Amino acid sequence: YARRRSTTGPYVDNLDTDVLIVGAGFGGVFLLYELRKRGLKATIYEAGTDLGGTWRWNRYPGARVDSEVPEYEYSIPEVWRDWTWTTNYPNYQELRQYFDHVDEVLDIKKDCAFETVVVGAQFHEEEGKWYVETEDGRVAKSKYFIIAAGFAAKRYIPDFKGLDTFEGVIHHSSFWPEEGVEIRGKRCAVIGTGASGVQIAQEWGPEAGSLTVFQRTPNLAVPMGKKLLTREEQQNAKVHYPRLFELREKCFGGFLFSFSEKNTFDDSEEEQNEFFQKLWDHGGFSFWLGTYKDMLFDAKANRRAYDFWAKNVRNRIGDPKKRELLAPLEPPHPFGVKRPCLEQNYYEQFNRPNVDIVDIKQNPITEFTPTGILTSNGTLHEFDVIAVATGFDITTGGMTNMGLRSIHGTTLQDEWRSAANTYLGTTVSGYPNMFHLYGPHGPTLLSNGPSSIEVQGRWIVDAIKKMEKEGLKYIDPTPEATKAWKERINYLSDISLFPTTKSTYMGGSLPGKAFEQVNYAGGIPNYALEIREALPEWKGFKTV
Ligand code: N01
Repeated sequence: YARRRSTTGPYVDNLDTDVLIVGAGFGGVFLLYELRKRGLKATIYEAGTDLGGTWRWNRYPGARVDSEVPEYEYSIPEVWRDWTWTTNYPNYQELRQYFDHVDEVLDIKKDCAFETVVVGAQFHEEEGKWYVETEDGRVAKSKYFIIAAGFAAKRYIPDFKGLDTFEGVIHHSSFWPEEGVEIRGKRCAVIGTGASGVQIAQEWGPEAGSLTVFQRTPNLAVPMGKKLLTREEQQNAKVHYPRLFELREKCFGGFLFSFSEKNTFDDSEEEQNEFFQKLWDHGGFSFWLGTYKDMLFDAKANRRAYDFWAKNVRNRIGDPKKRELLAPLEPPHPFGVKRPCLEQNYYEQFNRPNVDIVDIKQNPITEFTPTGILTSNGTLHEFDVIAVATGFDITTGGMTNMGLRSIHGTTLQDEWRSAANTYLGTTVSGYPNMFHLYGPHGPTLLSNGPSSIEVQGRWIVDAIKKMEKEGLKYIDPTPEATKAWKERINYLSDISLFPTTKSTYMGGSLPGKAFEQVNYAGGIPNYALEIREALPEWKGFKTV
């Protein structure tokens, strides 16, 4: 983001508001809308230049959401009533237009300060207010402070030797130039095969002079099932939307499907294949969070899903060497414990003569040179354009890099160095009246964003309203409740296959970062119940 003084929005020297929200993506905008509705005054600070959060930053070639609409939109009737999409999986440009529409309907921007970066915040116990410092040196005050920075607020660029010496064009996926990069006829590379890397590779394969994908771990990607949507079919479906938005909160991942009632081996092999095929043909995350209910818990059951996946994908790759790297017969990890990407024609790219794959598990990148990338077997791969799709300081990074200081004088960055601790995935002990959503210990990465955000957002606003009604100065989760919540997070993860594998769910790729579950793995319906239980009696909170 631009490091300059804010010139837009209600960013005044002595801002004193009820609620200060950080982030103008899905989370922040929803909070502002809900808070206003309940008569509270709220302001959003946003580092970027407009609404849309992740869809403003992630403008890499091919960036497209992998939750389907209308699951992936607000349940707010004024917003959905007059909005239609062109496709069930919109790209980032269309998502930006959606946020323009949201602003037109809800008039959000009048309470947003853009290009405003929070660099420090601490609660003043006596005054009962947060002091929030921004990069340009000003300090604002608010009774409540909410972090809606998302799980991908802090990009991660590995510390590759010689990175700065590369003389071609190089960008991280989450900071791609607005005007794009010319790749026609150029020698291009993508490092990383998460959702970002896969989408870039799909886009570049047909256009680049050559494309080399640097893969450390294969992405066990499943078919997206993208299709065009007509205005008429969407308008006709809208009569069902209220029911549909209720339903998504009753499903494990906040989608419109849940795990089957059956375990894998309740079915014969033939029935399993039939079931898998149905999910596969439907597309999307149903061949993940809609499979047999033991798939993420039982290694043998998981292997059945993996084998089905591998058989289907291997059939699509002509070259035996590439096939073995992209879809090995032996699973690199259990299916679904790393996020499967939704792909359209990812595997077919590798049948093109101009597209290659380099196994950097076997031959890691040793350094960058002015002309390219050197791998440990001594090969120099030369490029004009490189996309670094190596992800983020996932889930916790948005909070630990904001200069947050507890009432005890410690920093969140230090406190969370060995382990993240929250209560209910919405509050942190020692940080009174601070809330967060779509971050650590919520359903976050295991869910559809808007579903999680609305469940958590409504809870936060209800908590604030309750405090106001009861005349409370502040609430602060107790260390005991925090410990019990951590045990709950770990328990839900430990009974599953997630801890078998390093993944974004278990804290991500950042070297030295704690290997631990950072999401609530019990599904949205259970999560909603658990957090709701705490409110009536302020269970687990100290109240002042
Ligand atoms: O990042 P990632 P992402 N040397 O962390 C590799 C969401 N999202 O930006 O797997 C070489 O998933 C790393 O390898 P490995 C989505 O929720 C959504 O793709 O650690 N390689 C991996 O392949 C996702 O979870 C959408 O072995 C290195 C890749 O870089 C989250 O954002 C689109 C490396 C990082 O993958 C992040 O996705 C995009 C190193 N030193 C993102 N370090 C949609 O909605 C890491 N890697 C479609």
